Amino acid sequence: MLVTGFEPFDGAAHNPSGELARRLGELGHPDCRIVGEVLPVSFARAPGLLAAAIDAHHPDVVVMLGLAENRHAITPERVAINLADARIPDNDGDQPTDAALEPHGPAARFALLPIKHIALAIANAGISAEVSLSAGSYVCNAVMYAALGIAEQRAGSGGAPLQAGFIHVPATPQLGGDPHFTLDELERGIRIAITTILDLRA
Ligand code: PCA
Repeated sequence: MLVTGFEPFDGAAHNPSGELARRLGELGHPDCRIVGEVLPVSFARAPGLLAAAIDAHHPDVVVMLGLAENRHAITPERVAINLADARIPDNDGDQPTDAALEPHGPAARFALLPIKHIALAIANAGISAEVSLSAGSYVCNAVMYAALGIAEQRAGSGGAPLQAGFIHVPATPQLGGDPHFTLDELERGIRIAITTILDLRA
């Protein structure tokens, strides 16, 4: 399994998504090998680096994580859309507006993760979680759209299937988020997501 997160952006000192990816890569999981990667918050660079990580590590599953600082739950995303419309510049200073990610790509691509099972399992463990209908139109959505494009190509060409999806996490207390969303608690939630994915594949 490849677990990705992002570096800090928008002047913040932390990004829990990158810290979670690094932590999960280091600590691993009893039932699968995990590679953790931290991606730049860059429309130009992140999709290519994600594709390179997929080529390098041959994962069966890609779980991408990102920070959604105004949310109050862990939110598996249902859909990525073919749109780059940035409210703030990315870490390279790019701020696309009303742009297609792939001029000839489909309007949307749906997550390949069991999002409802994931949200339910996390919520059952006492951590707020719900399915989200929008990954936004910033770099997280772009990376989700790109990963699902790779999965689509593989499915079309008879390549190894790739199960990919995106989960947004809320801000930690250091970033002004709810006091109970510590990195440890978010890690617990994402581990439940991983276990749910593995259980349903078995
Ligand atoms: N969140 C941003 C990009 C990087 C991140 O962690 C987003 O939701 O698009």
